[in-house]
Amino acid sequence: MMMTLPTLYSFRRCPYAMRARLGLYLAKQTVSLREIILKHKPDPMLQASPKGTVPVLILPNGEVIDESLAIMKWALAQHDPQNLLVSATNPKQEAANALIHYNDHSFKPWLDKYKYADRHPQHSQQYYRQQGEVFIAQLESLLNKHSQLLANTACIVDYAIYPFIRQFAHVDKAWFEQSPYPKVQTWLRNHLQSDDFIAIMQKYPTWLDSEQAFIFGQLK
Ligand SMILES: N[C@@H](CCC(=O)N[C@@H](CS)C(=O)NCC(=O)O)C(=O)O
Repeated sequence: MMMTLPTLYSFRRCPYAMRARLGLYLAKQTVSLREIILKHKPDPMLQASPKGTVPVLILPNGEVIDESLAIMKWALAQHDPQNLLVSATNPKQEAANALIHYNDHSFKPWLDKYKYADRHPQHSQQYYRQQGEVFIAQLESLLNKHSQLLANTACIVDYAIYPFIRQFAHVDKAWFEQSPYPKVQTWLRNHLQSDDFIAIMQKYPTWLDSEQAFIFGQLK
């Protein structure tokens, strides 16, 4: 019997889309991936989610999930072989939510200004970087206690956050490599060198050009 797969609209370099692909991959969920470009969003994606951001996941029953964290949580609720979800009964749940919330609502806006400092001439690039460093320093102090953000094993928080720290590191790699955050450097490097990350960063032709979707996911 042919199974209808969920459809994922994705953009390879978007940290939110990376987060969603990581969630789906680690949950061993298979999806039909449509790679897009942000300047030319496909109509079926905009019909499903008029706000026009990636990632967008459309389930076979028509349900649309258009927030990256919600996609991760949906995927891991289907299957969570590495126990990555932080459950409501886990005393670390509050810390987990707070970190992701800070990442998305405070760190990310500073990261965008740091990355595109020329578009924000009110302050210097260094100023924007320093605002971002508040979060990096917080991660460094957590990683001084354990090798991952909340424990010695990774959880949803690590996967939800590292694509954004990667983007921060890539703005000025030479600066990041000599910055006073050795634990963050090691944590990030290990994730970026992992098989998971390599798998979710595979390149696909865009769906608009090829009208071709690709099966994305790992075998159960
Ligand atoms: N809160 C959303 C944010 C997603 C988001 O902002 N994605 C960016 C790409 S990294 C986007 O699609 N921007 C729309 C655009 O640039 O046109 C989520 O978590 O999924």
